[in-house]
Formats: sequence, C-alpha cells, structure tokens
Amino acid sequence: MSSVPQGHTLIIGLGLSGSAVARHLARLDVPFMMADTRKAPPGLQAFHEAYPNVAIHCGPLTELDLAQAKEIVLSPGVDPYTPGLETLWERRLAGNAREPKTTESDIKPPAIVGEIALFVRQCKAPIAAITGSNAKSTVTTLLGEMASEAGVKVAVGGNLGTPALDLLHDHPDAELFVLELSSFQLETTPRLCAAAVAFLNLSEDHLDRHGDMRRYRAAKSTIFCGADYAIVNGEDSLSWPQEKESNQAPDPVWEKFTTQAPQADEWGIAGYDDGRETQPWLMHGVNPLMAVADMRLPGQHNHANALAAMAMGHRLGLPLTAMQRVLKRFPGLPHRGELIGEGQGVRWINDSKGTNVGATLAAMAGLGATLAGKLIWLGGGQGKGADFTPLKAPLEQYAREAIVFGIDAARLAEAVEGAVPVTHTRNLQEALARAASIACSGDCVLLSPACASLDQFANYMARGDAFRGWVQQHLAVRGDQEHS
Ligand code: UMA
Ligand code: ADP
Repeated sequence: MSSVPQGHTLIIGLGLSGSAVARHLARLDVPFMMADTRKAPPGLQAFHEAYPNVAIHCGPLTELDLAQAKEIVLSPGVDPYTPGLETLWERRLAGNAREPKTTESDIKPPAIVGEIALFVRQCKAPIAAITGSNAKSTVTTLLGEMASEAGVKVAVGGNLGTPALDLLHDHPDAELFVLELSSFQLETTPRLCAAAVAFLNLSEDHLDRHGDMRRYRAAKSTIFCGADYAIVNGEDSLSWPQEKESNQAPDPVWEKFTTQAPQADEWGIAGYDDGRETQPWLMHGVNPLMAVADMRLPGQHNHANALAAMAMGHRLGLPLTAMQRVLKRFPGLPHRGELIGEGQGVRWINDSKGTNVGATLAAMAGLGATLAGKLIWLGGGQGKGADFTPLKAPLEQYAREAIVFGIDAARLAEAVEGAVPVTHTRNLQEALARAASIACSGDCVLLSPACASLDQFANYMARGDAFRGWVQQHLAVRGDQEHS
C-alpha cells in the first residue's frame, strides 16, 4: 500500500476543481499529492507534465494510506463516503477531526475540506454566494452583471464557469467575488463568511449522493455559516436558516423574496401605479423597483430570480439604476428555457438544464399557462433517485404527450402514467421525431428532462446542443418543403 508523504496535502479528484487546487497549492509552495479513484483518469498525462515531481495515486482510496496527510482537499464530485474516506468524514461530522489520536504518535487525523474552504482562507474581498436546487446560474450571472454594470471589479465563477481558486489568481484586484456553490462544494466548506448569500429553493436533487432531503438541506445550509446577510425564498421554508443545528455562528440578517405582494422588508411583486397605469412591479416592501414588463427574462420564476439578485445587489450597495439596466437587457443563459425556433406554429424550447423535478415543474408552469395549444414534453435520463410523481399534475393540465427516453425512462413513465399519454423512446433523436409527428399549431415542444444527462450525453450542454441541432435541421427542412 502506498502512502501520502507526511505533511503533504492530498487532493482527491483530477478534474476541474482538483486541478485548480493543484495550481493554487503549487503557487503557495505547499507540498501536495494527487489521487483519483479511476485507474486512468483523463488529464493524467497533462498532470505528469505539469507536475513531474508530484506523486499521483490512481485507483481505490483503500489502497492509499491517508493517515499522514496534513489535509485532504476533496473534489465536489467525490463522495466523502467513498471507501477509504468515510471514517475520516464521520469524525469530521462529529466535530473532532482535529483532535489528537490517543496513541503515542502525535499525528492528527487529516481534516477533509474542499476547494472553497481554501478559497475562503486566501480571499480578501467580499464574497457573494448563491445556492439552491435551481436558478443558481441565472442569479449568479445576473448579480455578476449588475456589479460589473455598477463599475465594481467583480469575478464570477465557482460551480459555474471558472473554479473559485482560479478566479483568485486571475483577478487579484477583484473587489467582489460572486460564486455559484453546489451542495457538494458547500458540504466541505466549514465557514464561508460571505457578505451576502442567497438560498433560492430546495427540491429533490442529488439524493443518490446525499441520501435524503434532510442531509441535502444541511449541506446547502452551510452557506449561512458566518454570513452577514441572506436572502431566502419566502415560498420555500426549506431555504430558510435552520435553528442552530450545524454551527455556532449567529444567524445572518435574513430577508425573503416572494412572487406575491411583499410584506415590510420582503422582496416581491405587486401592482403599482406609476402615474400612467397599474401593472405588476418588482417591489422591496412598498418601494417600487421596476415594472415586470420591462424585464427581458420571461416567466414568474425569473421574476423571483431577479428579486433575489436585486436583494443581494442592494445589500452590496449596487445602485438600483445599474441593476435595472441589466434586467432590461439580460436574455437568459443557453439551455435554460431557450427558444430554439418556431415552425408551423410550434415552438421548440431547450431547457436541458432542467436536470431535476423542481426545475421542470417551474418550466412547465411558466410555459404551459401561456400556450394556445399543448406542451409536448421530452424528459428522461438519470433521475438521481428522485420522486417523479409531482410531474403528473402539470402534465395532466398542460401536456399532449410525455415522450421519455434514457436510463430512468421506465420509472418516469410509470410515475406519470394515467395523467397523460406516454411514449417510451430509446433516445433523444427518437423522442424528437415522435414530437414532430404529433405537434399541432400552438403547441410547444419542451426538452426539460428532470434528469441528469450522463447516461447518454457528456453533459447537459451536449444534450441541449443535440436538441438544438436536430430542431434547426428539422425547421430548415420544413422551411425548404414549404418553399418548394
Ligand atoms: N473522481 C474520483 N472519484 C469519484 C468521482 C470522481 O476520483 O468518486 C474524479 C474523476 O475521475 C475526475 C474528477 O474526480 O478525474 C472529477 O471531479 P469532479 O466530479 O468533482 O468534477 P470537476 O471536474 O472537478 O468539476 C467540479 C464540479 N463538478 C461536480 O460537482 C460534479 C463542477 O460543477 C464545477 O464547475 C467544477 O468542480 C469547478 O468548481 C459541474 C456540475 O455538474 C458544473 N456540478 C453539479 C451541478 O451543477 O448539478 C453539482
Ligand atoms: P442551476 O445553476 O441551479 O442549475 P439555472 O439558472 O441553470 O440554475 O437554471 C436551471 C433550471 O432551473 C432551468 O432549467 C430553469 O428552467 C429552472 N429555473 C429557473 N429559475 C427557477 C426558479 N426560480 N425556480 C425553479 N426553477 C427555476
């Protein structure tokens, strides 16, 4: 059995995050070793070339003695309960990872942290952090754009885009870091100490990793540790700070956003008369912020996202006018409710980032109510252990047919059967061909799979790109036929 050299930091996972940690430790001259549970992880050759003197262990962690490591930095995709780690992790959860062993040796068991914990140690500028099951990327991007529009030197990344430790290096003069953080990143971040955080919503996701909703919520709730301010979802109490459970820090000052008329300090939506007409406005208590109709992003879920970003921006001192300008022009991110095209009265929408039931429910509700015809819903892939039955009601209300594909298609079909006709196909292409054959004018074909893509695609972007490619070709051929 090989072992981690005494006093070295062990990085686990040779992916984006692990590579950023390696660069960071190399810059600080901290000795480290790399491990990956795959026998031949991609990037191995490049790693050897970049760090010829750094040892790397490929294979099960049970074949590596971790006892002498100074610290273990875990990549977000690696489960802390991976064999070889679980005892250390349970000790960390019990809160005594730093206590000395009772043997004569004075070696302390290594603590397990993640990339974001290293980021916090080094970061000198305020941090704004966003988590939730859905809408993280949208709110993170909005807040980053708002800060930049206000003339703040801002660096944006984390789970989205550039890894946090690379941001530190690439933006040494940043005045603000805006980070999207996943539950996987948060569970290895003991104290984030952010200036402002958002916990947007909590719906079933990643249960195959976290086990149950309680533990999933606890991982996400770490975002509140040491925070000065939090904005949470008034309509989703699971996003609220819990009674002191996992930390001794005082609760942050917290406010709520809602899609209803706001109470005193809430951020919400209410009718407001600007002297010409009464129409729905984004509001902070009784203060009008901007007319909903002036926002470029469509749908009630995006109004909620705008309010969360504005609440954080307000706390961080961004001028309202800068935030308004961003909301007026921001078109949304690709693969999130993205309109690919329209032909013969049928709209084709790519919501490939709808990778869990909560996101798909929001997409169905947001779109379904606006249609003259029906939804044709394309879903499936890896369900991550989620309960699909909440999809039944909106499918019954809005859909012509559910077309399912991928590894969890049968489970999905079983969950929604009876609410809507279901067609089981082998893959996205077959699902699209079926959708084209049944769509009527006024309908909307929506890819919002409620599942991860990894059984049939490299990632959700590849799945969305496949959808876009097929639809564009389909519409072009239809166009040719119409003109010939
Ligand atoms: N690995 C192991 N053992 C395992 C699992 C993985 O050794 O049991 C190794 C793999 O062989 C691979 C490496 O770990 O070499 C991959 O590490 P990773 O899965 O942590 O992925 P990274 O490439 O480091 O990217 C991670 C995030 N990925 C995940 O959380 C799964 C990226 O988020 C993030 O952008 C990046 O760090 C930088 O912070 C992606 C993501 O899918 C976008 N996030 C999930 C989501 O949004 O739902 C949480
Ligand atoms: P994340 O980074 O958390 O995955 P995104 O901004 O990429 O968030 O959006 C992911 C999915 O969540 C999209 O498919 C979108 O339709 C859906 N979504 C957007 N806003 C909301 C919201 N406020 N509540 C629930 N789902 C939402």
